[in-house]
Amino acid sequence: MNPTSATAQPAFDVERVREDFPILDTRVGAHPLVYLDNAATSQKPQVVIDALTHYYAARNANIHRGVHYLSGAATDAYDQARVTVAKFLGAAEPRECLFVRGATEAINLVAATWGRKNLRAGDEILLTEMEHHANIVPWQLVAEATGAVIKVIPITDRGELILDNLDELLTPRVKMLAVTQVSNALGTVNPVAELVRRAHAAGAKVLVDGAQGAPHVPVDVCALDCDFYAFSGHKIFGPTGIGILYGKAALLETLPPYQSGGDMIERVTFAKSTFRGLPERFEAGTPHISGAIGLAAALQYFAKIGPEAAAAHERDLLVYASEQVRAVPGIRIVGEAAEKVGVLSFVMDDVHPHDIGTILDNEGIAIRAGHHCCQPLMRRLGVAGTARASFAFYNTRAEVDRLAAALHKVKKMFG
Ligand code: 7TS
Repeated sequence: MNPTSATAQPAFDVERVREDFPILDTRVGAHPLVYLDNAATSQKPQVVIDALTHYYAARNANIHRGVHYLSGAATDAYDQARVTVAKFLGAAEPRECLFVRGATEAINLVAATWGRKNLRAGDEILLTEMEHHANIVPWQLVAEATGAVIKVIPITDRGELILDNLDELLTPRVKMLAVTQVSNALGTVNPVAELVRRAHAAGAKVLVDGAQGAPHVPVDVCALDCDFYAFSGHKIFGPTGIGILYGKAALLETLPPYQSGGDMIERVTFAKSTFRGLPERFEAGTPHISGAIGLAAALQYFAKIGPEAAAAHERDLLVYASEQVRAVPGIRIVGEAAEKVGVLSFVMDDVHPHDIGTILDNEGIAIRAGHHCCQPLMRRLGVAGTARASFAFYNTRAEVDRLAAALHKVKKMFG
């Protein structure tokens, strides 16, 4: 999608949808909140808040351990949440979906288990120049431990992957391609299906970082054929502290435990322990039971909204916002990929992104400023950081108008 011309607003009852999110009624001083920091974390609909409250009010117990009624009810709800996640991802089986703390823990789990088991000195891990630190640093640590080497797919000035030389990069030494589905800093949607196909042809495994993809781009892990897929609950209208690592069952079954302790064992003696199968082997200790239940409520809510309808509305906002923001003198949009989700990063001549963020906050507008945990990307693009507005389906054109008006004000203040 090329955000160059505004289209007619698609039929999507955003005012109705906003009623589902109590926090959107917040006032910041004299101003109604305009929440445009959705890439950092999204807001929660009442059904998710209710699911958490109901769990603690009526179901709270530890799972898999009790013989009593509440433990059974909590276990059922937790297991059912995994079924909901599997359906959302298009996974072949629920046991391929592991509850973790978020995308960060999911990637660390793969790096620490798959990486330490499979990587040898001289092996290569292929990343891209637009990765979040969460999809760089865990690979660096495992590279240091194993002698593997990190290689990087470069990007254009517009923020798109350069794939012309991919076959040269995909040498037989490459054992893992770890790539983000959507850039959190630029909004670029990467051609992950093509990347999976080409990496597999070269004999490499593929991890897709879906932290920004899952909330904005339809996902089907079977069709995608990726080996691992990671996402965070809190960016997809669910609670913080819960996320998913999807892995193909046949692959997960070959991996050693990540953490160890209760619930993940078959038999323990002081001499030796044996471990359970999927998914328990990777869920040591008491898990985030309410988080899993809240995440399932969020995914069910999102399915009702319709990911396609949500994406179409966000695309309209992006096109509209790109025009409005580009019209502010001295502003340059950073990241102009043909395929983008609703992330608008920009810099303004002679104004630090943090100053933009602070002035917008005085107007009740929440954006993010900084390197967005993508320091190598910022270095590549020659900026210290950007100001970033990121949209969700509950944002409106009227909110974009307020963003644009506030940016004109910033411009005036800084002359
Ligand atoms: N990968 C990507 C692409 C992300 O955008 C983020 C978080 C993560 C991984 C890590 O997710 P976590 O839930 O485990 O923290 N991105 C952002 C952001 O853009 N602003 O704040 C967090």
